[in-house]
Amino acid sequence: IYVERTLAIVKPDAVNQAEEIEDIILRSGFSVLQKRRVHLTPEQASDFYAEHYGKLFFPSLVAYMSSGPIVALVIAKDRAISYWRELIGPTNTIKARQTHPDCLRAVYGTDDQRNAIHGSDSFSSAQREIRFFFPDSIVEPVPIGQAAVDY
Ligand code: YYY
Ligand code: MG
Repeated sequence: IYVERTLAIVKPDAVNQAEEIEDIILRSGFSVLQKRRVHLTPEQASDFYAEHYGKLFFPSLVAYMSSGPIVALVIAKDRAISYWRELIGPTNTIKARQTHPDCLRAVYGTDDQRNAIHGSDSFSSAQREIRFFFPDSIVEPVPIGQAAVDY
């Protein structure tokens, strides 16, 4: 069994509920390994979302993500990446409210762009995104027996 890590972000529209969301993270069986509150510049937000550069929604996404502070968390659990994506739910908050009313984006999101929460979508994204916010962190999964030392 390996402890997998992923990056969670409480986005600007939900940052006032960050503590409540962290409680849900912990009650869902994740450990919170690192946490940072940060206000991204537009340039940093563009860099984080570089994969979406050129899309119609990119400029407003960058404006939203740099509009106020966010909380970035490295969270860990067996199969953390897919489990966290499942908990946050579909990208579009409005659609999420119809199809997955209990998911975090349905509960905390604002509209079809301001969806309250981020989760890495793959192992390689998780590595990149954890390093983006926590350049010194160890991002490889580690056997549980060694985890206590690494934490
Ligand atoms: O990974 P996830 O956040 O669920 O969705 P992505 O397709 O990677 O898009 C990243 C981010 O961009 C999304 O959380 C909201 C915003 N966005 C948007 O404003 N409009 C879209 N049509 C798609 C995504
Ligand atoms: Mg994505």
